[in-house]
Amino acid sequence: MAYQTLIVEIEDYVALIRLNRPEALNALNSTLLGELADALAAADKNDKVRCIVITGSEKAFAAGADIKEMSEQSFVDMFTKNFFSTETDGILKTRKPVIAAVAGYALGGGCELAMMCDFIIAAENAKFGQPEINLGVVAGMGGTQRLTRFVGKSKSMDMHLTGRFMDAAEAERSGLVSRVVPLAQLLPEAMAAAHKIAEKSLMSTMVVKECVNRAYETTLAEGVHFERRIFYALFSTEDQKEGMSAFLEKREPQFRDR
Ligand code: CO8
Repeated sequence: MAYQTLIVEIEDYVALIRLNRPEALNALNSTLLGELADALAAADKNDKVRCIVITGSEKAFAAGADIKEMSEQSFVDMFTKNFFSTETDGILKTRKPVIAAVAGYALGGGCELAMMCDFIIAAENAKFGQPEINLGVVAGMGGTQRLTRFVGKSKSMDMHLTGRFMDAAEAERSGLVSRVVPLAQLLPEAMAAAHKIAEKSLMSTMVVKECVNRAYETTLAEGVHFERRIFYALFSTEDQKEGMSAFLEKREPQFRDR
């Protein structure tokens, strides 16, 4: 499917989704977020996709929600349209693993979109921020909640209250991103990680995602209970037998998603 604001390529079981509004530093408008939710739902259904990478340009992953689209809206407009809700709910429904490959600006909704992915790989020039305070508003796609869980209250308050940007080194130190690589290595590194994930049993990668995300939604005891139930359930699969036999037979496993 052709999109106005995205470029989607699928190769070797990895879908690469590029945000493509260079004229606005990939600012997130309703079209882009709607298309992204659609592309992710299609990738989730596609047997030729086992992992997804979302990226932007070298200058910007996304410089936030589109200020031009929002500036003249009233409270009633925002409330009655339920602005961005369907789109972000759609993005969050993705069951296959999603990696954010971030270069340049990931600000406001851009930082929030990166945090909705399963993990973030950053280029050395990445800059993260929640500068909504400079516009007289607050984060609205989960930034006050997710950034706080990633980096803790003190740094999250600092970012949201001052609107300052965090560079890639600070983002890695603070636990916001999993790895930092030179800009030229960003896509090769993210694609290599995605291909490694694509080699695993799809069921296992999907349940890893469910289990880790549970950590954000429940108590420790409930989360551990959920994980153990899933662990036991995986003993009903052929991939568990194959994975463990392959280890004992000193060979590579051949997973069949069964
Ligand atoms: N929205 C719309 N257009 C943008 C945005 C944006 N967020 N960011 C950049 N652009 C446009 C600029 O207007 C400019 O367009 P033009 O050439 O037509 O004037 C073009 O992109 C290039 O930008 P700059 O000339 O400003 O480039 P610089 O390199 O000088 O600066 C910055 C780059 C620092 C990234 C700067 O563009 C900037 O500060 N952008 C705004 C960052 C921002 O405030 N982001 C937060 C937006 S609010 C938000 O994200 C809320 C999310 C919650 C939504 C919740 C819904 C429920």
